[in-house]
Amino acid sequence: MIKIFQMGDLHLDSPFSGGDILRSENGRKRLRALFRRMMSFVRENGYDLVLIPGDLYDTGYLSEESAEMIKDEFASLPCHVVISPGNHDPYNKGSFYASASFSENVHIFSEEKPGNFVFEELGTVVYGYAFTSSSHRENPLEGFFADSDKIKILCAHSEVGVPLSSYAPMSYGDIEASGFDYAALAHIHKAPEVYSSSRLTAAYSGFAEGRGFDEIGAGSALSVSIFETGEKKEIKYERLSFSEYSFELLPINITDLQNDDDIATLIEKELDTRRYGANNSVRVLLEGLISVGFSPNLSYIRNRCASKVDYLEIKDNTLPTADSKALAHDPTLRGELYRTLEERLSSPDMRERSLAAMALRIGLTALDGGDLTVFLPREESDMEEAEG
Ligand SMILES: [Mn+2]
Repeated sequence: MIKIFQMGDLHLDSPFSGGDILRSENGRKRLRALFRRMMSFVRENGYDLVLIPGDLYDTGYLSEESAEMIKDEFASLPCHVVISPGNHDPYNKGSFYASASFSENVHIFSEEKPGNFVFEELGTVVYGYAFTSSSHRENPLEGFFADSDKIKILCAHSEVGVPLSSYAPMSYGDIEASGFDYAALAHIHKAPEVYSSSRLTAAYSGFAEGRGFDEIGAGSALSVSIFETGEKKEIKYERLSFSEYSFELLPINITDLQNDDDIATLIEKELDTRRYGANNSVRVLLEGLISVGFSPNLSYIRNRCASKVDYLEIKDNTLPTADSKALAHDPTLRGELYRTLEERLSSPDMRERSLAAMALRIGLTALDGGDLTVFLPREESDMEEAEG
């Protein structure tokens, strides 16, 4: 039996740009702490192999602190480490992988074509390849067959299942046809279901810890055990989480609420119920039908609730159609405006719906001689979306 720890898409030293400097620095500290927790876990739980299928760090520039930490942690492991550089941490001249001196247990793929590392004592061969720039347009497994009687593992950064992908396109069928028993994958942050057939198991570890609102909830790594009984290999895997911080979406229905304070109170209550606090960034999504005459003051509401969590964002996805019956039959210009927008107000396209809602609010406020400055753009999200 061999025991593998698989981790990918850590994106150490991510810029966390857009936020203030302190929050960005905290984000990078969190990722370093996460990496150290994972390595402690490996040391304490008898693993034979650590597989890192890419995007261990985020950009070509790696801080001295992170570089030293990575080397020291790897050197402290009682097992081998195999790295397949991805699109964020490609192997090329001057890269950390090419220039740093690692302990002898660290093995890094350096070419776009498949290579391998043989571990006799584990009866295992690990195959892989490297991104050498931010893309890899060829299918690295084209015409490749892993010819060995040992356990054959592929450690790869790839967007599997997307034929025209710029990120080492291949299919699960290709991996299977190349003769692998297990494929340790990274690149797709929202881990798809584990692929499993009679011959192959292939799994993405998923993002290690959320870095933005496109990485919701707990991050993950994988613990994989491969048992060999004669010709047959049995593969067991377990998803583990080492993240202590998370990004969360919180939809809140404010139908029937008529003022900002009631909304803030409801948000505070929901944050408490879910125990969101200093280790959470939360995006509240206000939903429901509210009166056309009422437009929630997002910055006021945010200011009232923000101290409850590390970072709070509020989006208004409500529709101003609580009083739509009256409007639909209104013979004046107000009714005409409503009827013109009616179809778009119930469009399945969220963007079209909210634009129509905004048009209605602005139009009705203008017709009523109201203050239009309340519609000036308020703060937008300052969290950058992370990419694969
Ligand atoms: Mn990637």
